[in-house]
Amino acid sequence: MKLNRIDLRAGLGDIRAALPRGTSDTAAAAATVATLVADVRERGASAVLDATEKFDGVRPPTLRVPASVIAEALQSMDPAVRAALTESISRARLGHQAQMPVETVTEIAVGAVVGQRWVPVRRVGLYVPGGLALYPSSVVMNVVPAQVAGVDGIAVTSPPQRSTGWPDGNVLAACALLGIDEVYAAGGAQAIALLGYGAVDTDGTVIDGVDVITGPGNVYVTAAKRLLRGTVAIDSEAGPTEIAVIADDSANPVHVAADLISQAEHDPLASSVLITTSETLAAQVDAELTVRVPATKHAARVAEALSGRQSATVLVSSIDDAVAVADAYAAEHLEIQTVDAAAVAARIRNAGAIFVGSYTPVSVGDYCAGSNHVLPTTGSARFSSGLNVTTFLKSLQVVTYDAGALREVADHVLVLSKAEDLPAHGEAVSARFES
Ligand code: HSO
Ligand code: ZN
Repeated sequence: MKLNRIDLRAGLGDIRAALPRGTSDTAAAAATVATLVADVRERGASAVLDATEKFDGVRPPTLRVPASVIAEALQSMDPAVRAALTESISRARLGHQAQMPVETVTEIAVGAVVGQRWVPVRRVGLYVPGGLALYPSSVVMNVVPAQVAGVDGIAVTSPPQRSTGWPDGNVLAACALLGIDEVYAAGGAQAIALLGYGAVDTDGTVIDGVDVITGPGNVYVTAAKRLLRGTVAIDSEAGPTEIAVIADDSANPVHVAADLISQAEHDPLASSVLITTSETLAAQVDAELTVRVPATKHAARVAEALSGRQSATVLVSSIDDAVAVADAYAAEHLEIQTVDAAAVAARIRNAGAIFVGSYTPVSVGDYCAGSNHVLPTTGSARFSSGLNVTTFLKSLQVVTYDAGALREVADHVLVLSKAEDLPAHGEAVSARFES
């Protein structure tokens, strides 16, 4: 199978216009979602359950998943999956603990100290999708940074399955492994509204609204998160997954093709983009795809994603141009499979996460690298970051001046307060030195 070709070897021109990109219909979903979100705000749990019945085809007796259901899910979890998730959790903990920002205390002048303190938000809501695929790994990726940040109140929500009436068993078991017992059986926009506004559950229990909502979801989830932004903080927007690979002649076409397929497996709308200086490699990758795509389990989905307008091989004349193209594209996942991959990686500004060298496939990052897999898509890596501990932290500046330090800077404050025609600001300083 041949990827679409975009030949930029004669020059990059307007790179962003030349690049393949899926179209997002979040804006179109916004109208439907606005009604639903308003309904949850007004009618609480009944509105969530009505929507759940309509979209998920089940009506759980309570929104909150009973402790016995979570315990039972952990009991019946495949031991190999349990071991793998346990490893994933401990690696993620190591990776995220190292991200904790340090408090700063700076002496600006004698007796004048400014510090920055980091504190966790009080309560967060983490969304775990349950559509085409079920992602216990996303429980790990959302919960671990929140726990490491020190958040006390962590609520997880995931859509109930028709088969059991509750969220997926492995999702529940992953919550149990992480010590999370507040789990709701709700998905889609209604789940986001539930997290944002809170509600009273069918048994009378109060479900408190949260301060931050994170986690990937479909266009309805994303549209609802956009609506709730401001009421709560949200993480970066997660659309269909994307992989870009910068590769040169030294790259192994088997590795490149397998990785392009791996993310295409998520969604027919997923994007796989090869950025290469080598026409030979491009042809070898096409040949590899021809063999591998039909052989993979989700061949239809993969073929649709790889042949879609959003996927392509971009030919460039130099690694410099490859870096420029990757920065303009700002992929959710960017692999570097070139000679001196670390040096190329160091030059990248825009990517959700960079995977360096031939033995760092995106899929190790999806599950067990110690990094996070909730990453910005559709070019938003230009201005936002993947999930990390600071998503769940806020900083506070702490200012302490003594009399001498205030006196020293007093004249400047007075002058500026006059210049802004806010004389009472200056008087708050001079009042301290009267008499
Ligand atoms: N690649 C996805 C995350 C994931 N992959 C979960 C497998 N399971 C978005 O980064
Ligand atoms: Zn993945």
